[in-house]
Amino acid sequence: MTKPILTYFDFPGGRGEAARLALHVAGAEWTDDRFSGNWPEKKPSTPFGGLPTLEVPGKGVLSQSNAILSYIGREHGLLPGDSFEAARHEALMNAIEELRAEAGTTGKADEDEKRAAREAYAEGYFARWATHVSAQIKGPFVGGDAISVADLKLYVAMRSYTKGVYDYIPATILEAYPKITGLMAAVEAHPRVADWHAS
Ligand SMILES: N[C@@H](CCC(=O)N[C@@H](CS)C(=O)NCC(=O)O)C(=O)O
Repeated sequence: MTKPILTYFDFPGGRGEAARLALHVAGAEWTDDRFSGNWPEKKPSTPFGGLPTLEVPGKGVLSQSNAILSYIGREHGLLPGDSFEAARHEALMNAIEELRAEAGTTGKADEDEKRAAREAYAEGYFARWATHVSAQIKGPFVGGDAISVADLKLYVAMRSYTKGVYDYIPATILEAYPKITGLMAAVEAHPRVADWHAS
Protein backbone atom coordinates (compact mmCIF):
# COMPACT_ATOMS: atom_id res chain seq x y z
CA MET A 1 0.00 0.00 0.00
CA THR A 2 1.47 3.33 -1.05
CA LYS A 3 -1.52 5.62 -0.71
CA PRO A 4 -3.82 6.29 2.25
CA ILE A 5 -7.12 4.43 2.05
CA LEU A 6 -10.25 6.20 3.21
CA THR A 7 -13.02 3.73 3.97
CA TYR A 8 -16.64 4.83 4.32
CA PHE A 9 -20.11 3.78 3.33
CA ASP A 10 -21.07 4.43 -0.29
CA PHE A 11 -23.10 7.61 -0.08
CA PRO A 12 -22.15 11.24 -0.69
CA GLY A 13 -22.65 12.59 2.81
CA GLY A 14 -21.99 12.06 6.49
CA ARG A 15 -18.71 11.88 8.35
CA GLY A 16 -16.81 10.19 5.53
CA GLU A 17 -17.76 12.63 2.78
CA ALA A 18 -16.02 15.48 4.60
CA ALA A 19 -12.81 13.44 4.67
CA ARG A 20 -13.18 12.56 0.98
CA LEU A 21 -13.62 16.23 0.16
CA ALA A 22 -10.63 17.18 2.32
CA LEU A 23 -8.35 14.68 0.56
CA HIS A 24 -9.58 15.89 -2.83
CA VAL A 25 -9.22 19.59 -1.96
CA ALA A 26 -5.72 18.81 -0.67
CA GLY A 27 -4.80 17.24 -4.00
CA ALA A 28 -3.61 14.13 -2.13
CA GLU A 29 -3.07 10.73 -3.69
CA TRP A 30 -5.57 8.43 -1.95
CA THR A 31 -7.86 5.47 -2.43
CA ASP A 32 -11.61 6.02 -2.12
CA ASP A 33 -12.78 2.74 -0.58
CA ARG A 34 -16.59 2.63 -0.56
CA PHE A 35 -17.62 -0.12 1.78
CA SER A 36 -20.59 -2.20 0.66
CA GLY A 37 -19.81 -5.55 2.24
CA ASN A 38 -20.95 -7.25 5.43
CA TRP A 39 -20.82 -4.43 7.98
CA PRO A 40 -21.54 -6.46 11.16
CA GLU A 41 -18.60 -8.66 10.16
CA LYS A 42 -16.26 -5.73 9.54
CA LYS A 43 -17.36 -3.50 12.42
CA PRO A 44 -15.28 -5.19 15.17
CA SER A 45 -12.14 -4.87 13.05
CA THR A 46 -12.31 -1.05 13.06
CA PRO A 47 -10.59 0.81 15.93
CA PHE A 48 -13.84 2.12 17.50
CA GLY A 49 -16.55 0.14 15.70
CA GLY A 50 -17.41 2.80 13.13
CA LEU A 51 -16.52 4.41 9.81
CA PRO A 52 -14.79 6.42 8.43
CA THR A 53 -11.31 5.03 8.85
CA LEU A 54 -8.12 6.23 7.21
CA GLU A 55 -5.37 3.69 6.71
CA VAL A 56 -2.04 5.48 6.41
CA PRO A 57 0.90 3.59 4.87
CA GLY A 58 3.56 2.84 7.44
CA LYS A 59 1.42 4.14 10.31
CA GLY A 60 -1.83 2.23 10.81
CA VAL A 61 -5.56 2.75 10.83
CA LEU A 62 -6.95 6.00 12.15
CA SER A 63 -10.55 6.29 13.28
CA GLN A 64 -12.90 9.05 14.52
CA SER A 65 -13.92 11.50 11.81
CA ASN A 66 -12.55 14.59 13.55
CA ALA A 67 -9.15 13.00 14.20
CA ILE A 68 -9.02 11.98 10.52
CA LEU A 69 -9.88 15.51 9.41
CA SER A 70 -7.32 17.03 11.80
CA TYR A 71 -4.67 14.66 10.48
CA ILE A 72 -5.46 15.51 6.85
CA GLY A 73 -5.58 19.20 7.76
CA ARG A 74 -2.17 19.14 9.42
CA GLU A 75 -0.60 17.06 6.65
CA HIS A 76 -1.94 19.20 3.81
CA GLY A 77 -2.23 22.75 5.13
CA LEU A 78 -5.99 22.57 5.64
CA LEU A 79 -5.74 23.59 9.31
CA PRO A 80 -4.18 26.85 10.46
CA GLY A 81 -0.53 26.64 11.54
CA ASP A 82 -1.24 28.60 14.72
CA SER A 83 -2.06 26.08 17.49
CA PHE A 84 -4.81 28.12 19.09
CA GLU A 85 -6.50 28.85 15.79
CA ALA A 86 -6.23 25.18 14.79
CA ALA A 87 -7.82 24.18 18.12
CA ARG A 88 -10.63 26.68 17.50
CA HIS A 89 -11.32 24.92 14.19
CA GLU A 90 -11.24 21.55 15.96
CA ALA A 91 -13.69 22.84 18.58
CA LEU A 92 -16.12 23.70 15.81
CA MET A 93 -15.74 20.19 14.37
CA ASN A 94 -16.53 18.79 17.82
CA ALA A 95 -19.62 21.00 17.99
CA ILE A 96 -20.80 19.43 14.72
CA GLU A 97 -20.53 15.98 16.30
CA GLU A 98 -22.56 17.26 19.27
CA LEU A 99 -25.21 18.51 16.85
CA ARG A 100 -25.32 15.09 15.17
CA ALA A 101 -25.82 13.41 18.54
CA GLU A 102 -28.64 15.77 19.47
CA ALA A 103 -30.31 15.38 16.06
CA GLY A 104 -30.12 11.62 16.58
CA THR A 105 -32.37 11.87 19.65
CA THR A 106 -35.20 13.28 17.49
CA GLY A 107 -35.58 10.16 15.33
CA LYS A 108 -38.67 8.81 17.11
CA ALA A 109 -40.60 5.82 15.73
CA ASP A 110 -43.96 7.47 16.38
CA GLU A 111 -44.63 10.14 13.73
CA ASP A 112 -46.31 12.65 16.07
CA GLU A 113 -43.50 12.31 18.59
CA LYS A 114 -40.95 12.76 15.83
CA ARG A 115 -42.63 15.92 14.60
CA ALA A 116 -42.72 17.37 18.12
CA ALA A 117 -39.09 16.42 18.78
CA ARG A 118 -37.89 17.87 15.47
CA GLU A 119 -39.81 21.13 15.91
CA ALA A 120 -38.45 21.56 19.44
CA TYR A 121 -34.93 20.74 18.20
CA ALA A 122 -35.16 23.26 15.34
CA GLU A 123 -36.40 26.08 17.56
CA GLY A 124 -34.21 25.24 20.54
CA TYR A 125 -30.95 23.30 20.27
CA PHE A 126 -30.37 23.95 16.57
CA ALA A 127 -31.09 27.69 16.80
CA ARG A 128 -28.68 28.09 19.73
CA TRP A 129 -26.06 25.95 17.99
CA ALA A 130 -26.27 27.88 14.72
CA THR A 131 -25.93 31.19 16.59
CA HIS A 132 -22.79 29.94 18.37
CA VAL A 133 -21.33 28.54 15.16
CA SER A 134 -22.04 31.76 13.24
CA ALA A 135 -19.99 33.66 15.82
CA GLN A 136 -17.03 31.35 15.09
CA ILE A 137 -16.99 32.12 11.35
CA LYS A 138 -14.70 35.01 10.41
CA GLY A 139 -16.01 34.86 6.87
CA PRO A 140 -16.30 33.58 4.35
CA PHE A 141 -14.54 30.58 5.95
CA VAL A 142 -14.10 29.78 9.65
CA GLY A 143 -10.57 31.20 9.66
CA GLY A 144 -11.13 33.99 7.12
CA ASP A 145 -9.95 33.60 3.53
CA ALA A 146 -8.38 30.13 3.73
CA ILE A 147 -10.52 27.01 3.47
CA SER A 148 -10.01 24.37 6.16
CA VAL A 149 -11.22 20.92 7.13
CA ALA A 150 -13.67 22.58 9.56
CA ASP A 151 -15.30 24.40 6.63
CA LEU A 152 -15.64 21.15 4.73
CA LYS A 153 -17.17 19.35 7.71
CA LEU A 154 -19.61 22.18 8.37
CA TYR A 155 -20.53 22.32 4.69
CA VAL A 156 -21.29 18.59 4.48
CA ALA A 157 -23.23 18.58 7.78
CA MET A 158 -25.33 21.62 6.84
CA ARG A 159 -26.11 20.28 3.38
CA SER A 160 -28.35 17.67 5.04
CA TYR A 161 -30.45 20.55 6.34
CA THR A 162 -30.60 22.57 3.13
CA LYS A 163 -31.53 19.39 1.25
CA GLY A 164 -34.40 18.83 3.66
CA VAL A 165 -33.16 15.44 4.81
CA TYR A 166 -34.82 15.80 8.23
CA ASP A 167 -38.60 15.48 8.20
CA TYR A 168 -40.35 18.43 9.87
CA ILE A 169 -37.28 20.67 9.67
CA PRO A 170 -37.73 23.18 6.83
CA ALA A 171 -34.96 23.23 4.22
CA THR A 172 -34.94 27.01 4.71
CA ILE A 173 -33.77 26.71 8.33
CA LEU A 174 -30.34 28.17 7.56
CA GLU A 175 -31.65 31.32 5.94
CA ALA A 176 -31.54 33.01 9.36
CA TYR A 177 -27.78 32.36 9.54
CA PRO A 178 -26.00 34.20 6.70
CA LYS A 179 -22.53 33.39 8.05
CA ILE A 180 -23.29 29.70 7.61
CA THR A 181 -24.94 30.03 4.19
CA GLY A 182 -22.08 32.32 3.11
CA LEU A 183 -19.55 29.69 4.16
CA MET A 184 -21.49 27.01 2.28
CA ALA A 185 -21.52 29.13 -0.89
CA ALA A 186 -17.78 29.79 -0.55
CA VAL A 187 -17.04 26.07 -0.08
CA GLU A 188 -19.20 25.19 -3.09
CA ALA A 189 -17.42 27.80 -5.22
CA HIS A 190 -13.97 26.45 -4.32
CA PRO A 191 -12.50 25.02 -7.56
CA ARG A 192 -11.46 21.72 -5.97
CA VAL A 193 -14.90 21.24 -4.40
CA ALA A 194 -16.57 22.04 -7.73
CA ASP A 195 -14.21 19.53 -9.36
CA TRP A 196 -15.20 16.85 -6.80
CA HIS A 197 -18.86 17.39 -7.51
CA ALA A 198 -18.29 17.32 -11.29
CA SER A 199 -16.36 14.02 -11.13
N1 LIG B 1 -17.50 9.25 16.61
C1 LIG B 1 -17.33 8.53 15.38
C2 LIG B 1 -18.69 7.98 14.97
C3 LIG B 1 -18.54 6.99 13.83
C4 LIG B 1 -19.90 6.49 13.39
O1 LIG B 1 -20.81 6.25 14.19
N2 LIG B 1 -20.01 6.30 12.07
C5 LIG B 1 -21.22 5.78 11.52
C6 LIG B 1 -21.39 6.23 10.09
S1 LIG B 1 -21.47 7.99 9.94
C7 LIG B 1 -21.17 4.25 11.58
O2 LIG B 1 -20.12 3.67 11.43
N3 LIG B 1 -22.33 3.62 11.76
C8 LIG B 1 -22.45 2.18 11.80
C9 LIG B 1 -22.30 1.63 13.17
O3 LIG B 1 -22.08 2.39 14.14
O4 LIG B 1 -22.41 0.41 13.31
C10 LIG B 1 -16.73 9.43 14.30
O5 LIG B 1 -16.84 10.66 14.43
O6 LIG B 1 -16.15 8.93 13.34
